Amino acid sequence: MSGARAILHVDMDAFFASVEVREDPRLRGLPVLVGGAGRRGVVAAASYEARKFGCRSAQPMAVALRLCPHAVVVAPRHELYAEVSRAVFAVFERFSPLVEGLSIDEAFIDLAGTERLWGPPRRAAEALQAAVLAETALTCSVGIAGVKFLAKIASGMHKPNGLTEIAAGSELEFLATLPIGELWGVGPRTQEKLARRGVATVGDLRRFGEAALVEMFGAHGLHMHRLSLGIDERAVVPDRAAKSLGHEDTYAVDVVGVPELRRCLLSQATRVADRLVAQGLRARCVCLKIRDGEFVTETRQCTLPRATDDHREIHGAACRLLEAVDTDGRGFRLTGVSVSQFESPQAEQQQLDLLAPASEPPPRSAALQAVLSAVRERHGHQALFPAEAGSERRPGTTGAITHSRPSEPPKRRR
Ligand code: TTP
Ligand code: MG
Ligand code: MG
Repeated sequence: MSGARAILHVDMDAFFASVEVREDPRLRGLPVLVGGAGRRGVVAAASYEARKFGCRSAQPMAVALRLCPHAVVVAPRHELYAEVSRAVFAVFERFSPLVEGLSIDEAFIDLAGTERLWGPPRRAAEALQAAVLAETALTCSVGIAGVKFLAKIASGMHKPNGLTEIAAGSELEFLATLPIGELWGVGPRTQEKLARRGVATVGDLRRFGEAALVEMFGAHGLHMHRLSLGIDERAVVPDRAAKSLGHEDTYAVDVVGVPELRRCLLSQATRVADRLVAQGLRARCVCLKIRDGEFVTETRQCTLPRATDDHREIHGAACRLLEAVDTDGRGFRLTGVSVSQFESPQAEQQQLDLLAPASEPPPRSAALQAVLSAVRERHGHQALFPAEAGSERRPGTTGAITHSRPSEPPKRRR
């Protein structure tokens, strides 16, 4: 895969259950269920021994115990799992600075530039599995591919303790027989609609064609068609990126529908623009983060033709990124907008001066953004907020506001 991008997706095996087995070696080799033991308890994690009986995450405990009556039930210890997760992520971060946590037990790792240190991707992946095992006594499964979505599919193919590489050049062959539901962002509704048109596999999707997909699903259709060709430009966005700033909101009630989502993004784009102005920065890269009620988190990013600190441009970019998300039938608990690739306006102005010696005054929109930001800075955020943002979703009324880079990997549903 030399020359191509190499992305790892790493996911711990039966994470909560494996931690419990590590803590109590008497459980080794036994079917273990972590979860609430009460009548309404749910299985959080099932050891691979328990899975042979059909037990799995999110199953009612009563059902799991019917399938496997001799299973050992262990009450969850979330603080312990969070601590182990931090140890696992510390190992990941030794392999590359580009680590993007997806949940408590999984991450993407972009191996760009690490070849001299770790060798080719497969060797790096083996070293990573060995380091995780040596330092945490736990196994993980790794997928290797040139793009994110293929790496994620690959990591799940040979669990537990699996290592699966989708080599450059074999993507189309691999995708041909894959059910479309395995593609990220292809939900049950989309599957149903496509099934009615005879599309079941990713190969079918490719043959169905870009035009037909765009006609049926708009920008999301285009996105799916690109995935069917193995194309996925999504970058690995590191959790601790020093050079980005953003805002995200978690909503008490899931947000449904594009108009409402766009209003949420406007509030976030505005706050991001204010901070850019406050710091005298403009950014070229805009990133959308969105998490649905099932805790599936997606990020999309794009690069603008020129750096900006204008909330309308940032909002516009975020809305275009939103078009590539399957919003059909999904409620969203979190949205966030962040920006990166900063330029200082002075540097940009100097570049413009070089290009056009008779320099023009700064565009009106830049001056306007500076004034709006200054007013909000003095009088608080509600003072001058774009009317389209809608009062019910103004910042401060939507739940906790957090910065976009959590210092810990995001947690899965418990
Ligand atoms: P997963 O990685 O989805 O599952 P897993 O690690 O248990 O098993 P696998 O080997 O298939 O990866 O989730 C990680 C942890 O998140 C899991 O151990 C427990 C928790 N979790 C829940 O609490 N509820 C859920 O519904 C799921 C899917 C996971
Ligand atoms: Mg796992
Ligand atoms: Mg996982």
